[in-house]
Order: sequence, then structure tokens, then C-alpha cells
Amino acid sequence: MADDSAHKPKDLPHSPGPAGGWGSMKGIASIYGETWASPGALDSLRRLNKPKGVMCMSCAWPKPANYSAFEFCENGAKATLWELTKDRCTPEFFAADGHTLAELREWSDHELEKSGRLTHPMKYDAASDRYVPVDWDTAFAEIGSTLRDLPREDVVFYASGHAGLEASYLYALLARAYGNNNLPQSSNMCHETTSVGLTKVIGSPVGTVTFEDLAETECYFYFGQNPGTNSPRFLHNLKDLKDRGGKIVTFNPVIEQGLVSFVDPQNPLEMMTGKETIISDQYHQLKAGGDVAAILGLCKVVVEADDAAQAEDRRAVIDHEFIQQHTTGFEEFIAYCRDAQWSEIENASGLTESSLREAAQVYIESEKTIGVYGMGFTQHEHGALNIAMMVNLLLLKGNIGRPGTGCCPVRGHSNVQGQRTVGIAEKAHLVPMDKLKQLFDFDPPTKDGMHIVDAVQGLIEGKVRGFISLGGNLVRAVPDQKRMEEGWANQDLVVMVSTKLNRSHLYPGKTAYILPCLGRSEVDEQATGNQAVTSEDSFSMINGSVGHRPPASEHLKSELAIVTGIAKAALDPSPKLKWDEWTADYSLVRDLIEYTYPDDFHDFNQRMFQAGGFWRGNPARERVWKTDSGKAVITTPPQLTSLGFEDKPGRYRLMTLRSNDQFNTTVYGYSDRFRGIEGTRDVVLMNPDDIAEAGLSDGDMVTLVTDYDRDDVERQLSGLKLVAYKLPRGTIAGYYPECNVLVPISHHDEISKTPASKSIPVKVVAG
Ligand SMILES: Nc1nc2c(c(=O)[nH]1)N[C@H]1C(S)=C(S)[C@@H](COP(=O)(O)OP(=O)(O)OC[C@H]3O[C@@H](n4cnc5c(=O)[nH]c(N)nc54)[C@H](O)[C@@H]3O)O[C@H]1N2
Ligand SMILES: Nc1nc2c(c(=O)[nH]1)N[C@H]1C(S)=C(S)[C@@H](COP(=O)(O)OP(=O)(O)OC[C@H]3O[C@@H](n4cnc5c(=O)[nH]c(N)nc54)[C@H](O)[C@@H]3O)O[C@H]1N2
Ligand SMILES: [Mo]
Repeated sequence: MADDSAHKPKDLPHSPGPAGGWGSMKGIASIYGETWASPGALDSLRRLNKPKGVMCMSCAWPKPANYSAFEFCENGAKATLWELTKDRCTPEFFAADGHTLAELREWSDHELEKSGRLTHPMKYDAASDRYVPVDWDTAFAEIGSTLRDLPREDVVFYASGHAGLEASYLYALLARAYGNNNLPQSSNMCHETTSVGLTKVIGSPVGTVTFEDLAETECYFYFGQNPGTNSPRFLHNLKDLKDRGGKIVTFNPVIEQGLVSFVDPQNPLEMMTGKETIISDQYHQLKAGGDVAAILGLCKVVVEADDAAQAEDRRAVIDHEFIQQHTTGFEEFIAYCRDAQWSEIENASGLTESSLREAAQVYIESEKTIGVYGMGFTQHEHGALNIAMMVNLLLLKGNIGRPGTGCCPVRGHSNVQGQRTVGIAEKAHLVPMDKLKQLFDFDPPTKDGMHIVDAVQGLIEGKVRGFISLGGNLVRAVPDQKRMEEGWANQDLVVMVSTKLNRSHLYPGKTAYILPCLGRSEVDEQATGNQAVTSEDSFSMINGSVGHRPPASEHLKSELAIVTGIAKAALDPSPKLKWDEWTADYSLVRDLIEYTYPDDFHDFNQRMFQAGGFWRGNPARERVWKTDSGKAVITTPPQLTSLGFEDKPGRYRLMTLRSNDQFNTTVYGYSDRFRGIEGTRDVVLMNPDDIAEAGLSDGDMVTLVTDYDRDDVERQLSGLKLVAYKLPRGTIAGYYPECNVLVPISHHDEISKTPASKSIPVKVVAG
């Protein structure tokens, strides 16, 4: 029998205080102190996420049309202040004693970024093992000439999800005009499972909800996403639902504070009185990888209730008319649900029948439900199956394409979704190549390019010889970090367009350049004046953003100007490739985007400052299903977990998590106050009974060893402190990116190749 895990919030292990509240204010203040951000930075905070202001560079949570005085959260503020730090990473920094790359490799991620904003273009000098200054023209010319010498298919153009739509569109154009579709993006490690998996079942690569649905819904079913840390502005919508009497049912192996209670830092009365809103009505601590079984249990109860209603001539629970008209696979799935055994569901999910019945009852009673998910769903070997199961649950009651309902994948980087929309895609069929041919008069490559997993494999095997990185910190973000470091350093050319120093700069290859760029909050002055850029959020809303701060250094260029600088040097001139004109006036690039994607971007320049953004549209929201069958697909699961490996004694499922003191590989500090872990990130969280059974004690130092059946590579990480923590048996947790050495590159979602960073099979070894 599984534990009864339907916790009420009062049973929580640590009591770190609610999400939001004074803790979030202290969090912002500590970064303000630590970065020595200029007082003008506060002006930038006031302008965050408002029309003609700066769109936050942190996460992709949408910006409401009716914004409040402070439309930012703790982490948006931290990201802004971190960007506007007074610290500078100058040529003198690189020349200083102790700053060879060999020495800098000993620094922590936090220390590297803490050195401040990069100020000059730099080039690696192997003789001194240092970066030395280089002027922009020389850098571009050298990069261009190396690119011209390299085989076209051996160069990768990575993007990390920050750069605006304009720079991103031109970046994709650069790669294609150069000769490949090697355009992997951070979403390959993130929501690629959504792009592929959600498309398979509802024909949409992105979520279907908007703020209007959030305002109308009665209920959230909330899977594997941590809003308190990763999308704090969502907490306002969750609280709003609770204020309206709605219900939130959460499934997560970790009890995350933001899903427990919240004090609105923008509400003076709540701040003064400390009045908390309880977020989750039910909190189900399932095993990592247990969602398939848990959702099967929910569906089983729904089917049972519908059978009973029909037998007793009551109103049906399932929306049969919708199912009939809009879906395939229903009969097979409900037969499967009826046959499913509770013992197996309990075993695979770690939840009891009674707790799942309690959760299903909420779903049955709700007229309008939204399903939310994040990395807890996408980063598994069968991550797409998690998504398909949640879609099954929603479809049973017609909860997609009706006001107040829908799928809500919560995206990561601020423009990660938008970069895909405007052509940063390794899959050729996703891009209107005919339009590119018409517009720019060249034959775009038709062969699919490299996904990030292919690129890493290519690096490990020495097949990738050049890497351009528009933002990001790939060496630290990808699986199999150790092997990646070696492969990365074997390349002929590494070009990193960056704002801060990070580990990827420290494995330079034969030639390496750091090209420092403006941040989004800074003035981007070009020949026609200060340029605006645009981005697309999780709800497919497009927003303009204008920087107001003086640049961190007079030597910085915008991301767009860097892309066009490389393009001009690497490509032959063509009258259709007007790199200089586009750099002078970004509105011309928006015209190109409009021409290439007319349905999504009509009247782009006119609409970009609409409050709350303009909506790009989504057929699935209108119940038009762009799937093979033209219907939404109900999926019968081929297995009960999303793991892709078997349990065995001594094998644990390791989840790699984020703290609220980091943004991906950017580590702001060492306080995970929501989880009560302070001063270090080198920890393993483990259930006390598991600790005892393994003959270990709370506080012991341990080594994690990957226990992977499909290759013989040794992967281990030592120096980790055990922390007894309320987790399901067999599920343990550590931090991303520290644990990335443990993730095998071939351990990924089966259809989208998203690395399975939330269920890594590992052993825990003393010492
Ligand atoms: N402050 C801050 N904000 C961020 C980021 C950041 O690093 N810091 N990163 C940004 C990016 S790029 C992204 S993609 C998003 C990521 O935001 P999230 O999607 O929230 O990602 P994670 O924090 O990695 O993990 C999400 C949750 O999944 C749970 N989980 C793990 N395994 C399972 C499982 O098998 N089932 C279920 N149901 N739950 C599981 C974990 O306990 C955790 O609460 O946030 C963005 N915003
Ligand atoms: N084990 C494990 N691995 C994971 C994950 C996980 O949950 N677990 N999550 C995955 C996910 S969801 C993602 S999205 C990836 C993230 O992978 P990446 O996107 O590659 O990494 P980031 O840490 O976001 O990149 C940080 C760097 O971006 C640069 N930067 C910051 N702002 C800007 C800017 O405005 N412009 C430019 N050009 N550069 C800028 C800075 O130099 C900074 O050092 O990691 C993935 N890896
Ligand atoms: Mo992400």
C-alpha cells in the first residue's frame, strides 16, 4: 500500500513562511545590496512589464493588460538588478593575476557571474590562457573567415530564449543563409516535450489559455511546476481563484511553498497583517515519474462516475457530445481505465486510491478546469505521455477550447516561445522556407538540423566544429557535463554572445570570442534612434519592450547588431540581405516577420505596444485540431510511469531542481528559503526512512552515481550533504545545474529528446 499522501497544507515539513510576503522583499533587497545596482535601476523596476516599458528578462509569464503599480516579482526584480549591477568584467579583470582560464575554472558559477557585466569584445589567447580585448571589426572579420572555412553542417547556431523576435528572426536567417538548420534552442532542454507532445495530441505546440481563461476558471489541476520560485506573478492568479472560491489540486513530489500559501507583496493590508492565502486545497506528493498512473487513477474515477450517472439516468460526467465530435481514441481509453487495477496505480504513483478519489471528485464537480504543468512533466523519458495523460483528463470533460478551461504549460525564458515562432527551429518543416526563398533569394536548406541532444553528441564525437551561442551557458546547462566540457574545447570556433561571464566561456576551443551585448533594460541606440524589441510570452501574447538605462559599457552592441555583424562577415553580399538597413531600423525586421508569418503578425508594428500584448492566435483554443486526424487525440498509455527504467533496490529517482536564488545556471546566492536550505547547494534531499534503510544519517556526505543501463560511462558527483526531507520513498532531489554531470545525454524524452532531468536513475554511496 502506498502512503496516504493527500496532505493538507498544515502538515508541511519546513515552515519557511508563505511565498511572496516580506521574504520576497528581503530577497530583492539582498540582491540590490549585493549587486550594487545603481539607484536608476529602481526606475527600471517601475517600468517592468508595462506598455512602452521593459518586458521582464526573467520568465515568460504573461503581462496583464490591467497592470498594477509594481508589475514584477521577486525574481524579475532580481534578474533586472543582476543585469544592472555596477560590477564590470573588464579587460583588466581578464588580465589580472589568478585569472587565467585554468584558474577561473575553479570559480563557482556564482563567482563567475558576480564579476559583473562584460564590457568589451574579447578573444581567447592560448599562449597566455587568457581572454584579451579585440575590436569588433577584427572579431567579426575573423569569425566570418573561420565560418567560411568550416563545413556548413558542422556549425551550430544555439539560442537560449532571451533575444527578442527581431534578433532571433535574423539569427535564424543567418544560419539558413549560411547553409544549415542547426538551430537548437534552450527549449530543447525544456518545453520541447510540449512542442512535440502537445502538437501530437491537440495540434498546438503551445498552451491554449489566456488571462481571460484564468479569470474565469473554477479549478487548476497543477502538475510539476513551481510558481513560487519560477513564475511568481502566477501566484496572483492562483490567489485570485482562491478569493473567488475556486479549487487547486496539486501533484508534486516536493511540497513547494508557493503552492502552499502566499502573501501578496503588492497588497499593503496583507503585508501588514501577514494574511496568507492557502493555495492548494489538496497536495498530492506523488513519486517522481508517477503522474501517468496518478492521472489514470483520476480518469478511472471519472469514467466510473460517468458509468454510474448513466445507469441512474443522471447528468453525464463526461462531455459525450464533445468527445464524439472532437476526439479519437475514447473507447479504447475508457476500456483501459475500467480495467486498470488500483494496486498498480497506487504502486506506480505512490498515491492511495482514496486520495486520488478525493482529487477526482474536485475535477468532477468543476465546470471549468485548467491543467498546468512545467518541468516536472516535460523532463522524463516519457514526458510526452505525461502531457497526453493530462490532455486525456481535460478532454473527458471538454476542458479545452471553452472559456475558463485549457492547457497551461508554463514556459521558461522570456522569449523562448517566440524564438521558435520566428524560425529558430532545427526542424525544417516548421519554417515557411518558400517565404524565405521569395524574400531573400536563396535556397534555404531542407535537411533537418541538430537538436541540442544531437549537438552535444556531435560535440562529444568531435563532429561539431563551430558553435555560435546567442545567450545561454550550454556547457553548464546540458546533460553529461564532463564529456561536454571536453568536446566543447575541441572546436575550431566558439562564439558566445553574452552579458555575463559563465562556465561556457572557460572551455575555449581553438579560437573563442566573447561578444558582449546590451541587456533588454538598456538603451539600444541605432541610426534611427532607440530601438524597441518584441517577445512572446507563455500565452502567445506579443509585447514591445523599450530599454531606458544607459548601457553597461559604451563598447556593447545589441544582439541584433552582433547577429548582422557576423552575417555580413560570414556571407557573400546579396541585395536582398540588407543587414545594415535592418540594424538601423528594427521595424523593418518586424515587417519581414509580418510578411513571413502574416496570420500571426499582421499589423505588427502598429500592435506591438498594445497593453498586455497582442494575441498570436491558437486554433486549438477554437477547437480546430491541427493533428493528423483533425481531432484531439485521447491516448491509451503503453505503461504506467514516465520513467523509462525499472526500479530496483538501491536505485533512486533523482530530480534536479531550481531554487528561488537562481535563474537557470545563474546562481544569485545560496539561500533556498522556501525549502529551508541555506548556505550551500551541494545537497541531496532524501526521505528519512530511505536514509535509515540505506544505513546513512542526516548530514552525512555522499556521492551520487548514475545507475544507467544503456551505456558504460561513469558518472558521479561527490561532496553532497544528505538532508532529511519530506519526499516520497525512492525519490530524491538535488540542484540543477550542479547535478548535470549525472544526466546521460541519451536519457531523454522519447519523441522530443528533452533530457530527462527529473528522473535520473542513481545510487547513493556513503562518502
Ligand atoms: N527564479 C527562477 N525562475 C525561473 C527559472 C529559474 O531557474 N529560476 N528558470 C526558468 C526556466 S528556463 C524554466 S523552464 C522554468 C522552470 O520552472 P518549473 O517548470 O517550475 O521547473 P523546475 O523548478 O525545474 O521543476 C518544477 C517542479 O517539478 C516538480 N517535479 C519533479 N519531478 C516531478 C514529477 O515526476 N512529477 C511532478 N508532478 N512534479 C515533478 C519539482 O518538485 C518542481 O517543483 O522557470 C523559469 N523561471
Ligand atoms: N539537470 C537539469 N538541466 C537543465 C534543466 C533542469 O531542470 N535540470 N533545465 C533546462 C532548461 S529548462 C533550460 S531553459 C536550460 C537553460 O540553458 P541556457 O539558456 O543555455 O542557460 P542560462 O543559464 O539561462 O544562460 C545564462 C547565461 O545567459 C547569458 N545572458 C543572460 N542574459 C542575456 C541576454 O539578455 N542576452 C544574451 N545574449 N545573453 C544573456 C549570460 O551570459 C548568462 O551567463 O537548462 C536546462 N538544463
Ligand atoms: Mo527552460
